[in-house]
Amino acid sequence: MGASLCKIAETAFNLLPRNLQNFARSRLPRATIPRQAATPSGLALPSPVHATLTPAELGDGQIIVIGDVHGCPVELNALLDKCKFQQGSDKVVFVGDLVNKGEQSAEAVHLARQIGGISVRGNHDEMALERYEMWKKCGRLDPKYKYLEQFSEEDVEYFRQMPFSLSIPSHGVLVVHAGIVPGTPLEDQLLDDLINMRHVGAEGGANRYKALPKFPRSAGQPWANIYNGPQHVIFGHHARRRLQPCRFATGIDTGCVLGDQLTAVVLPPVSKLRSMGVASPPTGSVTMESIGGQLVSVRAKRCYKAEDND
Ligand SMILES: [Mn+2]
Repeated sequence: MGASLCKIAETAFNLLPRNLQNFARSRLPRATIPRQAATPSGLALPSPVHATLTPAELGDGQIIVIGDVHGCPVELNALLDKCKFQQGSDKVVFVGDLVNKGEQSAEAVHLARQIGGISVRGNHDEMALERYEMWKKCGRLDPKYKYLEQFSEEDVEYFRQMPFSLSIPSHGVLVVHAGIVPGTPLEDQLLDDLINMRHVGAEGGANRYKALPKFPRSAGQPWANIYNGPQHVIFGHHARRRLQPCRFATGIDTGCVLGDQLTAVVLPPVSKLRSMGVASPPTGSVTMESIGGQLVSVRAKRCYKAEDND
């Protein structure tokens, strides 16, 4: 009886509009909140929602974590060269937003897949997937998403399976697109926040925070300024602030598509960590210096899109 009541409550909850669900999630005690049953735009969840790059999958190459590509494969190629990317031994991880804004979204995705890159999901990847599913259902394709015609079934599946976060335990690193609410465990973060948030505000008690909506833009502060670890979070999304070299988080959306730079964090192979005298997994809160992370950037060939805020 209890179980079926729970099921009914959960079904009813999932029928609420998404913004109401998110509002309720931010107000209700955690234990009473149903698990998120779909992505923020109502699509099927990837499996897993939160992925892990295990030491076995990692091998012993460097890890190259790359900022928001937004349809700029030329700069992506230049950045890989500058990082001395070795296919087969190095692992490439993207902070998401491979597509939109730039002119070569499909080419960027093809390159990302060809080099064996893993991407966490960005808000623009989620939007692209939503448009794709709508196109297949209703037959209409928004002209801004015409590049989806160049997607193969494998490209689409790559998008469907983009996780909302990627942990790299060997280096004590967590990769997400937009951010995490400090003090909230990963499993309890709203998926919508992981791909959209920028600022947090205080919520009641000491060290309790919540993600603030995009508008009105004003209150709160960038989440990374108050985040304390333990994992070092590498993220993108906030191009307006460009590089955010915070103590326990590094924001690497340096506005390539806006004509500025494409940036990577290059993490050393596990063997190098050990030779540096760093435990793997690291102990305590992780800084860029403590794991030997290096920033590498290339300049955009030109400005593809005027400055904006999404
Ligand atoms: Mn974004």
